[in-house]
Amino acid sequence: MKLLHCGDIHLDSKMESNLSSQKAKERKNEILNTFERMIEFAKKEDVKGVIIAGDMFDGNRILSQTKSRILKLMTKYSDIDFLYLSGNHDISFISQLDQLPKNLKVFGKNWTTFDYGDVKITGAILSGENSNALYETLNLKENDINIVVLHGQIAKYNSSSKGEVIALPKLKDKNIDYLALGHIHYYLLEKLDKRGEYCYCGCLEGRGFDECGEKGFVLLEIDDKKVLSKFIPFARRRLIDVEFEITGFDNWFDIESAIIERLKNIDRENLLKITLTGKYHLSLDKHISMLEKRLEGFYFVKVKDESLLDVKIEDIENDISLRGEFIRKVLASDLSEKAKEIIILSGLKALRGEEI
Ligand SMILES: [Mn+2]
Repeated sequence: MKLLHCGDIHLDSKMESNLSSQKAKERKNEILNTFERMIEFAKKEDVKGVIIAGDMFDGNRILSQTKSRILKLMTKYSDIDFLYLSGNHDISFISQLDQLPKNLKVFGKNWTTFDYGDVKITGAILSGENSNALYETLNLKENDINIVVLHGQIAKYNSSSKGEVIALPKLKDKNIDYLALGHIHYYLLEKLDKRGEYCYCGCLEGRGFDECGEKGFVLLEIDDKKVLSKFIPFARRRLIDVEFEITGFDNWFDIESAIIERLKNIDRENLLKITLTGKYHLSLDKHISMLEKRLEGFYFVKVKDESLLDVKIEDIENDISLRGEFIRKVLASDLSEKAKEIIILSGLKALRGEEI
């Protein structure tokens, strides 16, 4: 039997932190498309149930067209069960439905188990009040294959009864084979105890540059009393953060060429953030907007300049010009390094009679 473990889809998320409103709208739609594509994949793989480990929606903001597309999908794939756990962000979806599709199975605040022969899928919504009681009331049979679904942050110690915190030690030696988790937005698989593993599937599509890298879901294959899991990268686009050190370069053209060389194997469909680091000399003229222009072929590009001007008082000790005096004054001030840099660069432009 096959199952699919996904979570943190955040449908109808605003997506506006980096993107224009047009692209934000496009990405929002792409998340929904990817979710639909994932269900088609599940169908092809003959998956029996799709576990949604929380945060399917992004808060209580659910567009009616999203709701109807999801319901349509569930109706269309009526032989796939949707095992739905609410996360901290999407409490109200179920309450907004007049009638639940037959194949939509909902976990409640106490343990709910869905039965697939030898395979039992058990889950509950964690909250501050119930978490301690939940650990105590989890009784899984040794001879079953037990999958447990929770949404929250794992703690490797026996934490207090804080909601959303999953005290891993309290789930050890409970006959869990696979702990399907939601909440952390990257894929993570580790051993739980002698018998089982715990896994965060991560989100389905990255939304901001704090969600870089491969995103997707986990496919579970249950065979011979064993749960085999495999991460399937599935996102429409990836967010990629490239750090580039400009130390040692003395002209901007070489920097651009080196950056373009670094990016040659990255698909243009992706979203890119380039962070410039390192130190540079006064003689280097930076042209950030020129670089951004050259990278326009990517779906989205943002250049963040964290490089620092490398000029010390000693270097200009003998410069008795107005320029030297100006730089010495700025360097001796107690401004931040970045502020000093901006003031020096602007000041030098002004002294040369250029536009600032
Ligand atoms: Mn989430």
